[in-house]
Amino acid sequence: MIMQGKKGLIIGVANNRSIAYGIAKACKNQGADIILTYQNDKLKSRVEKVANELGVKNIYPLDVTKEEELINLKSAIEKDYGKIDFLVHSVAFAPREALDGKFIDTKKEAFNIAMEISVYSLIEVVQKLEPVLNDGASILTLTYLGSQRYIPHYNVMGVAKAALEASVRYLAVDLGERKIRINALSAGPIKTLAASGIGDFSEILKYNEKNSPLRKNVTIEEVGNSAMYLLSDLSSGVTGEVHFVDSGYNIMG
Ligand code: 0WD
Repeated sequence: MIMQGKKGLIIGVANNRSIAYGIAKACKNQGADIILTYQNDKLKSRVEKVANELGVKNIYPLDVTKEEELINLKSAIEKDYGKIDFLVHSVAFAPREALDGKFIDTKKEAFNIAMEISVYSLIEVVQKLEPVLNDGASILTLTYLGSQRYIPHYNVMGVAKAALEASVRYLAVDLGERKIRINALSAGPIKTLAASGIGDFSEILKYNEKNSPLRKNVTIEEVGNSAMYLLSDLSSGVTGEVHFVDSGYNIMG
Protein backbone atom coordinates (compact mmCIF):
# COMPACT_ATOMS: atom_id res chain seq x y z
CA MET A 1 0.00 0.00 0.00
CA ILE A 2 2.48 2.60 -1.22
CA MET A 3 -0.13 5.40 -1.33
CA GLN A 4 -1.52 4.78 2.18
CA GLY A 5 -2.23 8.07 3.97
CA LYS A 6 -1.82 10.11 0.78
CA LYS A 7 -4.50 12.41 -0.63
CA GLY A 8 -4.55 13.50 -4.25
CA LEU A 9 -6.44 15.21 -7.04
CA ILE A 10 -6.93 13.52 -10.41
CA ILE A 11 -8.03 15.76 -13.32
CA GLY A 12 -9.13 14.16 -16.59
CA VAL A 13 -11.50 11.28 -15.88
CA ALA A 14 -14.05 11.37 -18.71
CA ASN A 15 -15.24 7.77 -18.26
CA ASN A 16 -13.97 4.33 -17.20
CA ARG A 17 -11.76 4.03 -20.28
CA SER A 18 -9.79 7.19 -19.46
CA ILE A 19 -6.11 6.88 -18.57
CA ALA A 20 -6.95 9.01 -15.51
CA TYR A 21 -9.40 6.28 -14.44
CA GLY A 22 -6.63 3.66 -14.64
CA ILE A 23 -4.46 5.90 -12.44
CA ALA A 24 -7.33 6.60 -10.00
CA LYS A 25 -8.00 2.89 -9.61
CA ALA A 26 -4.34 2.08 -8.96
CA CYS A 27 -4.16 4.93 -6.40
CA LYS A 28 -7.26 3.57 -4.67
CA ASN A 29 -5.85 0.01 -4.64
CA GLN A 30 -2.68 1.37 -3.05
CA GLY A 31 -4.61 3.08 -0.24
CA ALA A 32 -4.89 6.70 -1.45
CA ASP A 33 -7.77 9.10 -0.80
CA ILE A 34 -8.80 10.50 -4.20
CA ILE A 35 -10.50 13.71 -5.33
CA LEU A 36 -11.93 13.86 -8.88
CA THR A 37 -13.11 16.64 -11.18
CA TYR A 38 -15.55 16.64 -14.10
CA GLN A 39 -15.23 18.88 -17.12
CA ASN A 40 -18.91 19.74 -17.58
CA ASP A 41 -22.46 18.66 -16.74
CA LYS A 42 -22.49 16.26 -19.70
CA LEU A 43 -19.64 14.24 -18.19
CA LYS A 44 -20.75 14.65 -14.55
CA SER A 45 -22.85 11.46 -14.32
CA ARG A 46 -20.01 9.33 -15.77
CA VAL A 47 -17.52 10.77 -13.29
CA GLU A 48 -20.08 10.23 -10.50
CA LYS A 49 -20.27 6.58 -11.47
CA VAL A 50 -16.48 6.28 -11.27
CA ALA A 51 -16.50 8.13 -7.94
CA ASN A 52 -19.06 5.69 -6.47
CA GLU A 53 -17.07 2.70 -7.72
CA LEU A 54 -13.82 3.98 -6.22
CA GLY A 55 -15.33 5.29 -2.96
CA VAL A 56 -14.44 8.90 -3.82
CA LYS A 57 -16.23 11.34 -1.48
CA ASN A 58 -16.12 14.52 -3.54
CA ILE A 59 -16.15 15.49 -7.19
CA TYR A 60 -15.79 19.12 -8.28
CA PRO A 61 -16.42 20.93 -11.57
CA LEU A 62 -13.30 21.93 -13.48
CA ASP A 63 -13.05 23.11 -17.05
CA VAL A 64 -9.38 24.06 -17.24
CA THR A 65 -10.17 27.04 -19.48
CA LYS A 66 -12.23 28.64 -16.66
CA GLU A 67 -9.99 30.37 -14.13
CA GLU A 68 -12.82 30.87 -11.62
CA GLU A 69 -13.46 27.11 -11.45
CA LEU A 70 -9.79 26.55 -10.63
CA ILE A 71 -9.91 29.20 -7.90
CA ASN A 72 -13.07 27.58 -6.46
CA LEU A 73 -11.45 24.14 -6.63
CA LYS A 74 -8.47 25.36 -4.61
CA SER A 75 -10.79 26.75 -1.91
CA ALA A 76 -12.88 23.56 -1.87
CA ILE A 77 -9.82 21.32 -1.48
CA GLU A 78 -8.50 23.55 1.32
CA LYS A 79 -11.84 23.39 3.13
CA ASP A 80 -12.62 19.68 2.60
CA TYR A 81 -9.13 18.11 2.66
CA GLY A 82 -6.53 20.60 3.87
CA LYS A 83 -3.44 19.86 1.81
CA ILE A 84 -2.84 17.14 -0.77
CA ASP A 85 0.14 14.93 -1.64
CA PHE A 86 -0.28 14.30 -5.35
CA LEU A 87 -1.84 15.79 -8.46
CA VAL A 88 -2.54 14.14 -11.83
CA HIS A 89 -3.11 16.24 -14.99
CA SER A 90 -4.56 13.99 -17.69
CA VAL A 91 -6.12 16.56 -20.00
CA ALA A 92 -5.60 17.36 -23.66
CA PHE A 93 -7.67 18.64 -26.54
CA ALA A 94 -7.28 19.82 -30.13
CA PRO A 95 -10.08 20.51 -32.62
CA ARG A 96 -10.79 17.38 -34.62
CA GLU A 97 -9.96 18.93 -38.00
CA ALA A 98 -6.40 19.61 -36.75
CA LEU A 99 -5.88 15.90 -36.00
CA ASP A 100 -6.39 14.70 -39.53
CA GLY A 101 -4.75 15.70 -42.79
CA LYS A 102 -1.56 17.76 -42.98
CA PHE A 103 0.19 19.65 -40.17
CA ILE A 104 0.98 22.47 -42.59
CA ASP A 105 -2.73 23.32 -42.70
CA THR A 106 -3.00 23.96 -38.93
CA LYS A 107 -5.13 27.06 -38.25
CA LYS A 108 -4.07 29.60 -35.63
CA GLU A 109 -7.30 29.08 -33.67
CA ALA A 110 -6.79 25.29 -33.48
CA PHE A 111 -3.16 25.83 -32.45
CA ASN A 112 -4.18 28.22 -29.66
CA ILE A 113 -6.91 25.89 -28.38
CA ALA A 114 -4.54 22.90 -28.32
CA MET A 115 -1.88 24.90 -26.47
CA GLU A 116 -4.34 26.39 -23.97
CA ILE A 117 -6.06 23.15 -22.99
CA SER A 118 -3.14 20.74 -23.34
CA VAL A 119 -0.20 22.87 -22.12
CA TYR A 120 -1.14 26.10 -20.35
CA SER A 121 -3.67 24.17 -18.22
CA LEU A 122 -0.78 22.30 -16.54
CA ILE A 123 1.01 25.56 -15.73
CA GLU A 124 -2.15 27.21 -14.41
CA VAL A 125 -3.29 24.20 -12.39
CA VAL A 126 0.12 24.00 -10.72
CA GLN A 127 0.20 27.78 -10.20
CA LYS A 128 -3.24 27.91 -8.56
CA LEU A 129 -2.99 24.68 -6.55
CA GLU A 130 0.59 24.99 -5.30
CA PRO A 131 -0.61 26.48 -1.98
CA VAL A 132 -2.63 23.31 -1.24
CA LEU A 133 0.25 20.94 -2.10
CA ASN A 134 2.30 19.51 0.74
CA ASP A 135 6.08 19.83 0.59
CA GLY A 136 7.38 16.72 -1.18
CA ALA A 137 4.18 16.31 -3.22
CA SER A 138 4.29 14.64 -6.64
CA ILE A 139 2.69 15.91 -9.87
CA LEU A 140 2.17 13.83 -12.99
CA THR A 141 1.04 14.77 -16.50
CA LEU A 142 0.39 12.57 -19.53
CA THR A 143 2.31 12.90 -22.78
CA TYR A 144 2.91 10.98 -26.00
CA LEU A 145 5.82 10.11 -28.31
CA GLY A 146 4.37 12.44 -30.97
CA SER A 147 6.23 15.20 -29.06
CA GLN A 148 9.58 13.85 -30.29
CA ARG A 149 8.77 12.13 -33.56
CA TYR A 150 6.43 12.44 -36.48
CA ILE A 151 3.32 10.35 -35.82
CA PRO A 152 0.70 10.38 -38.62
CA HIS A 153 -2.23 12.75 -37.85
CA TYR A 154 -0.97 13.73 -34.37
CA ASN A 155 0.00 17.11 -35.88
CA VAL A 156 -0.61 20.09 -33.58
CA MET A 157 -0.91 17.80 -30.57
CA GLY A 158 2.71 16.70 -31.13
CA VAL A 159 3.77 20.33 -30.86
CA ALA A 160 1.60 20.76 -27.75
CA LYS A 161 3.13 17.67 -26.11
CA ALA A 162 6.66 18.98 -26.84
CA ALA A 163 5.69 22.21 -25.06
CA LEU A 164 4.13 20.20 -22.24
CA GLU A 165 7.34 18.20 -21.70
CA ALA A 166 9.41 21.42 -21.72
CA SER A 167 6.97 22.93 -19.20
CA VAL A 168 7.55 19.92 -16.92
CA ARG A 169 11.29 20.68 -16.91
CA TYR A 170 10.83 24.38 -16.10
CA LEU A 171 8.20 23.66 -13.43
CA ALA A 172 10.49 21.02 -11.89
CA VAL A 173 13.06 23.70 -11.05
CA ASP A 174 10.54 26.12 -9.53
CA LEU A 175 8.78 23.40 -7.52
CA GLY A 176 12.02 21.75 -6.45
CA GLU A 177 12.52 24.48 -3.85
CA ARG A 178 9.70 22.82 -1.90
CA LYS A 179 10.81 19.29 -2.84
CA ILE A 180 7.69 19.03 -4.99
CA ARG A 181 8.36 16.80 -8.00
CA ILE A 182 6.78 16.87 -11.44
CA ASN A 183 7.13 14.24 -14.17
CA ALA A 184 5.46 13.23 -17.41
CA LEU A 185 4.36 9.70 -18.22
CA SER A 186 4.49 8.99 -21.95
CA ALA A 187 1.85 6.35 -22.61
CA GLY A 188 1.61 4.15 -25.69
CA PRO A 189 -1.60 4.47 -27.72
CA ILE A 190 -4.78 3.43 -25.89
CA LYS A 191 -8.34 3.52 -27.21
CA THR A 192 -10.03 6.29 -25.19
CA LEU A 193 -12.51 9.08 -25.96
CA ALA A 194 -9.70 11.56 -26.70
CA ALA A 195 -7.88 9.05 -28.94
CA SER A 196 -11.00 8.50 -31.03
CA GLY A 197 -10.50 12.05 -32.35
CA ILE A 198 -7.16 11.13 -33.96
CA GLY A 199 -7.33 10.08 -37.62
CA ASP A 200 -6.54 6.39 -38.34
CA PHE A 201 -6.03 5.69 -34.64
CA SER A 202 -6.81 1.98 -35.04
CA GLU A 203 -3.93 1.73 -37.56
CA ILE A 204 -1.57 3.30 -35.00
CA LEU A 205 -2.73 0.74 -32.42
CA LYS A 206 -2.11 -2.17 -34.79
CA TYR A 207 1.30 -0.84 -35.84
CA ASN A 208 2.46 -0.37 -32.24
CA GLU A 209 1.26 -3.81 -31.25
CA LYS A 210 3.23 -5.40 -34.05
CA ASN A 211 6.37 -3.30 -33.74
CA SER A 212 7.01 -2.79 -30.03
CA PRO A 213 9.48 -5.01 -28.15
CA LEU A 214 6.67 -6.49 -26.02
CA ARG A 215 4.44 -7.06 -29.12
CA LYS A 216 1.39 -5.67 -27.37
CA ASN A 217 -0.32 -2.38 -26.59
CA VAL A 218 -0.35 -1.05 -23.03
CA THR A 219 -3.50 -0.96 -20.90
CA ILE A 220 -4.76 1.77 -18.56
CA GLU A 221 -3.99 -0.67 -15.71
CA GLU A 222 -0.33 -0.77 -16.76
CA VAL A 223 -0.19 3.02 -17.01
CA GLY A 224 -1.89 3.22 -13.59
CA ASN A 225 0.64 0.87 -12.01
CA SER A 226 3.61 2.78 -13.44
CA ALA A 227 2.05 6.03 -12.26
CA MET A 228 2.20 4.63 -8.71
CA TYR A 229 6.00 4.74 -8.83
CA LEU A 230 6.04 8.37 -9.99
CA LEU A 231 3.31 9.53 -7.58
CA SER A 232 4.68 7.74 -4.52
CA ASP A 233 7.81 8.32 -2.46
CA LEU A 234 9.48 5.42 -4.33
CA SER A 235 10.54 8.01 -6.92
CA SER A 236 11.62 10.71 -4.44
CA GLY A 237 14.83 11.28 -6.43
CA VAL A 238 13.09 11.73 -9.80
CA THR A 239 11.80 15.01 -11.25
CA GLY A 240 11.51 16.76 -14.63
CA GLU A 241 11.52 13.36 -16.33
CA VAL A 242 9.58 11.80 -19.22
CA HIS A 243 8.92 8.14 -18.42
CA PHE A 244 7.74 5.86 -21.25
CA VAL A 245 5.07 3.25 -20.59
CA ASP A 246 4.63 2.04 -24.16
CA SER A 247 5.73 -1.62 -24.40
CA GLY A 248 9.15 -0.20 -25.36
CA TYR A 249 7.97 1.17 -28.70
CA ASN A 250 10.01 4.40 -28.36
CA ILE A 251 13.35 2.58 -28.55
CA MET A 252 12.65 1.17 -32.01
CA GLY A 253 14.44 2.65 -35.02
O1 0WD B 1 -3.50 6.91 -26.67
C1 0WD B 1 -3.87 7.65 -25.77
N1 0WD B 1 -5.11 7.65 -25.36
C2 0WD B 1 -2.86 8.54 -25.11
C3 0WD B 1 -3.26 9.61 -24.36
C4 0WD B 1 -1.42 8.23 -25.32
C5 0WD B 1 -0.54 9.12 -24.61
C6 0WD B 1 -1.00 10.18 -23.89
N2 0WD B 1 -2.35 10.42 -23.78
C7 0WD B 1 -2.77 11.58 -22.99
C8 0WD B 1 -3.72 12.54 -23.64
O2 0WD B 1 -3.08 13.38 -24.56
C9 0WD B 1 -4.22 13.30 -22.41
O3 0WD B 1 -3.25 14.25 -22.01
O4 0WD B 1 -3.43 11.16 -21.82
C10 0WD B 1 -4.27 12.20 -21.36
C11 0WD B 1 -5.65 11.62 -21.10
O5 0WD B 1 -6.23 11.22 -22.30
P1 0WD B 1 -7.18 9.94 -22.49
O6 0WD B 1 -7.33 9.23 -21.21
O7 0WD B 1 -6.72 9.25 -23.70
O8 0WD B 1 -8.55 10.62 -22.93
P2 0WD B 1 -9.97 10.88 -22.25
O9 0WD B 1 -10.48 9.70 -21.52
O10 0WD B 1 -10.84 11.43 -23.34
O11 0WD B 1 -9.64 12.02 -21.22
C12 0WD B 1 -9.16 13.28 -21.61
C13 0WD B 1 -10.08 14.26 -20.97
C14 0WD B 1 -11.28 14.79 -21.73
O12 0WD B 1 -12.08 13.99 -22.31
P3 0WD B 1 -12.78 14.47 -23.73
O13 0WD B 1 -12.50 13.29 -24.61
O14 0WD B 1 -14.21 14.66 -23.37
O15 0WD B 1 -12.12 15.73 -24.26
O16 0WD B 1 -9.50 15.51 -20.79
C15 0WD B 1 -10.52 16.29 -20.28
C16 0WD B 1 -11.82 15.66 -20.62
O17 0WD B 1 -12.42 15.05 -19.54
N3 0WD B 1 -10.58 17.63 -20.83
C17 0WD B 1 -10.77 18.67 -20.03
N4 0WD B 1 -10.87 18.77 -18.69
C18 0WD B 1 -11.09 19.97 -18.19
N5 0WD B 1 -11.19 21.07 -18.94
C19 0WD B 1 -10.86 19.77 -20.89
C20 0WD B 1 -11.09 21.01 -20.29
N6 0WD B 1 -11.22 22.13 -21.00
N7 0WD B 1 -10.74 19.34 -22.17
C21 0WD B 1 -10.56 18.03 -22.12
